[in-house]
Amino acid sequence: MGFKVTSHFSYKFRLLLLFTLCLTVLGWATSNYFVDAIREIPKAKDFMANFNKIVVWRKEETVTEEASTNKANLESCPSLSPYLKGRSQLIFKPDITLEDVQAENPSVHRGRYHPEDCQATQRVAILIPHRNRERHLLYLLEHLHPFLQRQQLDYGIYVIHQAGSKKFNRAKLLNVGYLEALKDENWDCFIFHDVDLVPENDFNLYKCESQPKHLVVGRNSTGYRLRYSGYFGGVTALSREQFFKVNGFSNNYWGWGGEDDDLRLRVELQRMKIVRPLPEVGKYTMILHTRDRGNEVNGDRMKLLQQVSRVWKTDGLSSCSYKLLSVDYNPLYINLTVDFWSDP
Ligand code: UD2
Ligand code: MN
Repeated sequence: MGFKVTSHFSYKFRLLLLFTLCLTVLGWATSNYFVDAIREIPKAKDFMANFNKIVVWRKEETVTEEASTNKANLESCPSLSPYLKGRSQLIFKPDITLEDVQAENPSVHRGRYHPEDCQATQRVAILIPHRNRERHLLYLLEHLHPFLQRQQLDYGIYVIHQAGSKKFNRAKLLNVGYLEALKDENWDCFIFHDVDLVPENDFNLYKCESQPKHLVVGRNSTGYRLRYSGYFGGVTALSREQFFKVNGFSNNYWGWGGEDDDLRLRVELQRMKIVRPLPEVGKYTMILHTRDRGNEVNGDRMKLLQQVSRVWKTDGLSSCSYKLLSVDYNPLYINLTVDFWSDP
């Protein structure tokens, strides 16, 4: 009998011990979770506060409640679209018109498209700096629209046009594109895109990754080889947060060169790592051209590149001043015409 009592007691005691142990573990785990959550909130709050300062919505949300719930009910698009074709030979028809391209892309409205049958995984804004390259723009639009649709993206194409004939500033135009596009939509991903580079392989996904992405591994004119190991020009993809984190591009590169290396240094200063697609995938055709008038080589670029770590915080999105002359929602792209008055 005495033995039984002891054993019964020890059984209850063990059960109690186990219960207390469970409670302690549970308590410890949740307290940790809450501490982390509390630590995270001020960071997120700070980010959004800063972010909201630059985001002023351009127009009321036009999607009706019904349409947006329909969209929300759709299943996510697959991570790899079933419509991809791989590499294709690009043909540039000399007599093509904007109306032809429009007729070939009936689902594009006001420069935007989203898949009907699934919910795209990212909303992507393509930003194209432009002046006096209408023919290149036409060829790019002709190829890019079907390419992006095959990738099942929710996307918008922005052409940021520099008015006047002062020195061209590619980087500053792209900053303007980022700031202005965010007034239309809270884009997840930004593709900074030269007007004369056409992607050959639709496995080259116009999406953002956890690190900034350089999409031009090679182009026809350089034997499809990477020009140099840190090369970050032509076409790049940075998420909204990644671009915000580096304070965008510098505004101080007038004329040709340097601004792409400057962005790479900003990315590296934030301890981010540039990723690239495989060489077979990152292939582009660059439409042949000579150096444009108003985009002469920038002799100051080496000097500017030496001061990036000192000035990146104050030179970039946070200090980008410009005069927005017009916003036109064309059928195939949104055109922003911009003037800069701080030309040296
Ligand atoms: C390289 C880079 C480019 C940029 C530039 C230096 C590649 C493939 N591209 O381009 O990303 O870093 O060097 O600034 O390496 N543009 C106009 N009108 C003009 C001048 C320029 O629209 O009058 C735009 C257009 O989008 C063009 C881009 O700026 O594609 C770059 O200019 P570029 O094509 O003359 O320079 P490129 O080919 O050496
Ligand atoms: Mn070019």
